[in-house]
Order: sequence, then structure tokens, then C-alpha cells
Amino acid sequence: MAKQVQIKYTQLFIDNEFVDAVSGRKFPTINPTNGKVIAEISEGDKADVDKAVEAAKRAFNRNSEWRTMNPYVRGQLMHKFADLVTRDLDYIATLDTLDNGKTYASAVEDIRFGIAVLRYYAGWCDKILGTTIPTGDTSVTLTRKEPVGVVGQIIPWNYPFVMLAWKWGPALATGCTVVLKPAEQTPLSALYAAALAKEAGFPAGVVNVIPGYGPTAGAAIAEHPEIRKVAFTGSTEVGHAIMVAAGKSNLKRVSLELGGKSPLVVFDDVDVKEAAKIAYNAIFANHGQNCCAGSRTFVHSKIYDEFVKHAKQLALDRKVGDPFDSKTDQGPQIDQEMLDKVLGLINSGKQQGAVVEAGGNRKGDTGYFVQPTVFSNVTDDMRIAKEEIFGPVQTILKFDTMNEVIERANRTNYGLAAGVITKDINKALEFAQAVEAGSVWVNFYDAVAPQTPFGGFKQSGTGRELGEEGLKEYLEIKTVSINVTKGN
Ligand code: TXE
Repeated sequence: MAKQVQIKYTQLFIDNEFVDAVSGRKFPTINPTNGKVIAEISEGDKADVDKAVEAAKRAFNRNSEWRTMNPYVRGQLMHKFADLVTRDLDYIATLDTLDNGKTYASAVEDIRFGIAVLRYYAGWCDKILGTTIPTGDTSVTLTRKEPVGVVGQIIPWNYPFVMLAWKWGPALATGCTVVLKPAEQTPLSALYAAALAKEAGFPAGVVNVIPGYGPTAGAAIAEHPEIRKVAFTGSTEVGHAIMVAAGKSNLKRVSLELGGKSPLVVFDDVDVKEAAKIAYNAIFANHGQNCCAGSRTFVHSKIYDEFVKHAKQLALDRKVGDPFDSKTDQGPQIDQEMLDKVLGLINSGKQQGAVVEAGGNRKGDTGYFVQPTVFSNVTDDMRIAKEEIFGPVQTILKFDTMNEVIERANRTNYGLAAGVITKDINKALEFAQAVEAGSVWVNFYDAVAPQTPFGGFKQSGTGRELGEEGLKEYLEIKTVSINVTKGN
């Protein structure tokens, strides 16, 4: 797999054109495998967000091409865009691997999932229906579902293209117009997607992409008085800031998909080796940089030692290295900051008395690689059991009873996802009902599909993405009541 590809787009995308930032500033995007600069990217700021919002507003004008487009044609445009992503799948996956460090194989899976999400939402375009409501003899009442308007979307670096697809899918299906800010670490695939949107034939201003930093470009989106809705995926800390900004500006709608500390509970009636494999994938997928990572593995005391033995072996066998090498399981973490954060938390685990079964250190001194790490003897009070590590670090805790594990699983401000492994359907359902989490997976993990709603309880977020639920975030409901001589 070629590691060197031509980077075609490095400027902001506004009104269907690639342009420099108003300030003329640029910032580097770094390859986490070697710490080297891949490209210098135009750095968007408030002035650029303002320009993009103006373009998005024009595209949303009442008589614009986009607003008057037959919804079926809108769906065809989305399918055309998905076709182009399919055509260039290898290239886009290469951009994400270069920029993010994820393995090329997982980047390909990501892009395929993104395509599935885009096609799922393309199918919705002409199926967004209103209702008629009986209101008496002298009136007729109906509802219309209308796009909210210009939406801001701020996405993270862990799944660069997929996050764009999750955001653009429902926004375009409902007929909104978009100003998207990719993460500063991973702007490349979003800029390429912008070029494909133009090639597909979306009218100017329907999608705009403004790379830049959070406190400048991101904050300008969250505070903008003419953005009607902001969709954010990222840290819980910034999620708080987005809500404050929305409250202080124009009460724009807010949907947030934030961090997690998701429990995966393994009962004692399972095939232990199999369960260890599920738990391994649950935590190590995407190098642990996954909002729903199974980052607290609760194992029943009867099988605890055997489980730890398997978990240790799986981590020791995990191949860390060049993400473009097809034998590699794990590439680097995203950047120096995350490397430092993950290593700091690993050290806290050592200091607080957890047992290092595997890994426990940085790997090499070039790039941001971390050894796959397994901690046993973890207790609830340790930082590694409480804080989102966002790295390849498995923490294995021991439990004895259902009530105990439910109480401990829920003792967190997060509530994004949870898993349970058992052969007993009653246990599985009892846990699924009691756990405070937006997604619960039984006997597997990370089973997210375009048609299944996804989002968090508590401080893991608000609102839902994917599925029909995901559309609601982008729709206003208008009630139209008509005075008639003979109603119902
Ligand atoms: O997130 P940030 P970071 C968690 C994970 C990770 C931690 C920090 O625990 O260790 O967050 O990661 C933009 N106004 N997750 O620092 O800062 C930013 O530019 C508006 C979980 O990367 O939240 C980027 O585009 N926007 C998560 C996006 O927010 C702002 C995925 C995410 O960056 C902003 C990533 C501001 N003031 C990290 N500050 C998940 N839920 O999947 C930053 N941004």
C-alpha cells in the first residue's frame, strides 16, 4: 500500500470553491506514525466561518436550487456522492491512515461504513412525512417537517470520514445546509469529501468545510447567531462549552456525542476464551480511541484468573507498527498530547496498585505508539477505572453479583454504551434494562449500524445520531391549521 499520496486539497471549502483563510494563516497536519508534517492546511477562523455561513444561508434561501429540489433528486445526489466515495475509497482510506494512524484495513472498513450511512440517509429524502390531525368539524390540521436551516458540525479525529458521513447524512437528507469543521489533527478526508460533493453536483453553499482549531473556528460555529443547530462529537469538556455557547448566543439546537467509560460485563457461564476475544476487540479497536470502547471489563470472580490469562495473551500477540502494513493490528495514537495522556494514566494505574499483565509503556521513540496494555486487580477508585483513557489500555475488574455489577457499572457520569456476555437471556436482559447507557450489546460489542440510533445517557451526550432518530435533530415540525366550512 502506497504511503505517499498526493494531497490534493489543503484550502477551506466555501461556496463550492477552495479558498485561502481570510487571515492567510496555515497549520500543519501531522503523520502520527513519524511525527512529520504531511501538509500545511489553511487555518479557518471566525471570519471564515462567517463567510461559510453566508454561503450556507444563500443555499438555503426559499427559492434556491437546493430548497426547491425534488426530494427524490436530493436522494439521487446523495447516492452520486456515495458513488464517488466508493470510486475513490482507496484514496480516502489512505488519507485517513496517513492523518490518523489507524490501520489501512480499518480505514477501509470506516469508509465502507460511511458509504452505508450516506446511502441509508439518501433513502430517507423523499420519505420525511407529516401527518394530518383531526381537530374538529371546522378545521383541518396538518404537520410539515422542515429542515432547521444552516447547521454547524464539529467532528473529532478518531473516525475522520465516518464522522463526516454521520453528520452529512441526516443534514443533507432533511435539506439543511452545512458548515463543518473537521478536527485539526485530521482535515484531509473532509476536504477531499468537499471536492466530491462539488463533483456530485450539490449546489454551491450546501456543504462548506472549515478546517481550524477548536477555540477559534469551532467556537465561532458554536456561538454563531445564524447557525440554527450545532452537532458536536468530541470531549465532554468541550460539549459543556458548546451548550454554554448555544445558550449565550441564539439558543441553537445542540446535539452532543461525547466521551464514555463503558462497562463490558462477563458472567461466569461463558466460553472464557471467546469472551476475552470480544472484550479485547471492544477495548483495542481503533487503538482504544473509540468513544464507546469497552474500557471497564467487569469479570465474574469465578472465571477472573482464566480470563486475565487470555486477555494478557491477546494483548501480547497484538502487532503494533506501520498502519499500512497488512499484518499490523495497531498503529500510533493520534498525537503527542494523547500519547502523554495515555502514558500518564498508565502510570497512575501502576502507582495506584493495579497489576500490569501486558505492555505498560510507550513503544519505540518515533511516532506516538503505545504498547497494548492490560491491567488486572483494578478497583473502582483508581483513575484508570474512572477516567476515559482513549488508548489501548484494558482495565479488568472483578465482581460477584448482578446487583453489585449494575450498581458499579452505573457509578459514572458517562452513559454511552455497555456490553454483557452470558448464555443466560434473563441475565442479559436484566442487565440491559438496568444499565444507564445509550447502546447495549449482548454477546458482541460495537454493533453500530446505519439504521440503529446511537447516543449517550448522562454526560455522554444528548440527542441521537443514525437511524430515523438521527433525522429528528435536523427537522422542525410546523403545524398548519386551516379553517374550513366542513372539516373531518
Ligand atoms: O477533543 P476535543 P480532543 C475525548 C477523549 C479524548 C478527549 C480529548 O477522551 O482524550 O476527548 O480529545 C473541537 N469549541 N474524545 O482534545 O477538544 C476540536 O477542534 C468548539 C471523545 O481531541 O473535544 C475538534 O474538532 N469546538 C470523542 C473537536 O472539538 C472545539 C472523540 C473534538 O476535540 C472547542 C474525541 C471549542 N472550544 C475525543 N475545542 C468521541 N466522543 O468520540 C475543541 N473543539
